[in-house]
Amino acid sequence: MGQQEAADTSECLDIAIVGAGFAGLFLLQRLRSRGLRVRAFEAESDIGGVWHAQRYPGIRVDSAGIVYQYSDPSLWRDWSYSQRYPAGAEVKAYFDYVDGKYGLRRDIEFNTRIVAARFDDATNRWSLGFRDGGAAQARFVILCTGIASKPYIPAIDGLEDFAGPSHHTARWPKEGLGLAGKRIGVIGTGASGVQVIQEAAKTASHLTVFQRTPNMALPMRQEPNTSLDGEAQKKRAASLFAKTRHAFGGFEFTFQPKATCEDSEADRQANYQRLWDEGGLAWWLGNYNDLIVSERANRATYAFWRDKTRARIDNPVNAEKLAPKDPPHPFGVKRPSLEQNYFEIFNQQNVTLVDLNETPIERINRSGIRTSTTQIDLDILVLATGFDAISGSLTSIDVAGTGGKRLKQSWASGIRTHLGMAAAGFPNLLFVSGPQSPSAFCNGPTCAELQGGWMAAFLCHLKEKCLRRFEATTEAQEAWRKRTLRLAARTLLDKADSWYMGANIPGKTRELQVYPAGLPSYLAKCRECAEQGYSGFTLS
Ligand code: NA7
Repeated sequence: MGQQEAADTSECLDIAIVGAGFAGLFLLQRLRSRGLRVRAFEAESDIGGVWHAQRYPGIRVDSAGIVYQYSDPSLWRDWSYSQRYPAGAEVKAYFDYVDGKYGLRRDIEFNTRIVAARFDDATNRWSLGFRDGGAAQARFVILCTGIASKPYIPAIDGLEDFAGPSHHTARWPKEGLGLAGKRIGVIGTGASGVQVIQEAAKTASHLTVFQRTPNMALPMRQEPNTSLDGEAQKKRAASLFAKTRHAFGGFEFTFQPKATCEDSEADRQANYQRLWDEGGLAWWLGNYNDLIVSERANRATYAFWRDKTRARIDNPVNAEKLAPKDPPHPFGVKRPSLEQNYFEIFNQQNVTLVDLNETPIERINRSGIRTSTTQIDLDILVLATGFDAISGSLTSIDVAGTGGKRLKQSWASGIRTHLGMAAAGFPNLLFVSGPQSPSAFCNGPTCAELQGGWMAAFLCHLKEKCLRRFEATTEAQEAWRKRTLRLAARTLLDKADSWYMGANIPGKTRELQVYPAGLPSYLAKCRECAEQGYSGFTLS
């Protein structure tokens, strides 16, 4: 069905899903199979979410492929990624594979960006407005817009004056952009920055990295998945997926059931070394359970990371900038990226590190970047400057609830949700990976399935009971907000200006956007809500 036909339809859907990434596709399949009339609307031209929209050089997932897929055995039995941490193109191919099994594309309107959503109190229905005109009606709406769909470009003087190609990593040209032999500047050293920097360093005539905060990046320990590994992994797969449901971050590992001080110094070093050798995010969310709670424990972890990292960097000045003696913030309160040779590239002749704290950017001009001390001429400028993450994906849609109340406005003075999935004043609206849910602390597909599964059960319950409206109560969302902030206060998370805290976006309220007590704690609360007949919601 084309967009125009959709625009013309006066039929009301049971459920409209916005976004066709892991969460949107899971819900589409699940709800469709329950006999509900459901369609998904996707701004991009194909399925895959960020894996379709983002295509910068070096793009790769920081979750191991074995858990970066759906847990449905009929899917994983016949699928293997070629590497332990698959590249973006391979994740995109995975979506094609899933569609091949389930035929999801036929129920998706592509190139349909939802810019507005209006709730009609009289009919208990939502009307979704498309950017290019047209609308759709639905009883219930689920926003599956991901945590990183609204790119952030800082207001740097003269940005528009640069004569060469200049791209945010999330808006990389479809036709590609050759980096070989070019003078490249990358602003930003988050996950996207680290990946694009590693790629650019291979062939750039010169690469200049503009760093504001060092990335406490962890060794990826990439390896090929030979067919044998693939088979061996499959034998483990069922129990692995079960394990992810009980893990803090929805991964194949979880925080250890002991605090840092419970081990002797020798055992602690051996434990760190084991995690280090294993590679991946286990060093972070599979470490001692007081890592993001205790300053002392955190400092010990940092010291191990710092010493290992500095040993890889030849120039002591660069070593101090990339892995300072004293941490700029506690380890792991900003997302550590996975790296393959990130620190070694600063030993290359064609790579320069600019510390923006010492020599800030004065302005961008036609030929490159003028810092406080020098002019750096560039052919290509890469803005790896991140996203208005988590809530930004939701508030970028003009969502109007009861009495015309706007979601953006109602969150302006602090986020209020029930279970990070719904908000008072916005009946019949749910969001996956929303603020105050595990979102950014959770492996994407795991949370997509678990939150999605909960939502599907909720919507089926409403259908069975012939209920046409639900709404989170103000009391429930105040309680959830309090709980999230109280749990956050026990951690070190507010000690960095991270996107977890909304602190990367000028003017955004600085408060934790992620439920900080981990997936099992969150799921227990969701279960409790359902068992109590969906407490915290009014149903009618
Ligand atoms: P991130 O992790 O938000 O990284 C953005 C980077 O851009 C980070 O290093 C910022 O420095 C830097 N930045 C932002 N604004 C500026 C200005 N004005 N000047 C210099 N540097 C700046 O985004 P990513 O795309 O890398 O990762 C996004 C996540 O989304 C990824 O981890 C996945 O989980 C999904 P800062 O650290 O703020 O000093």
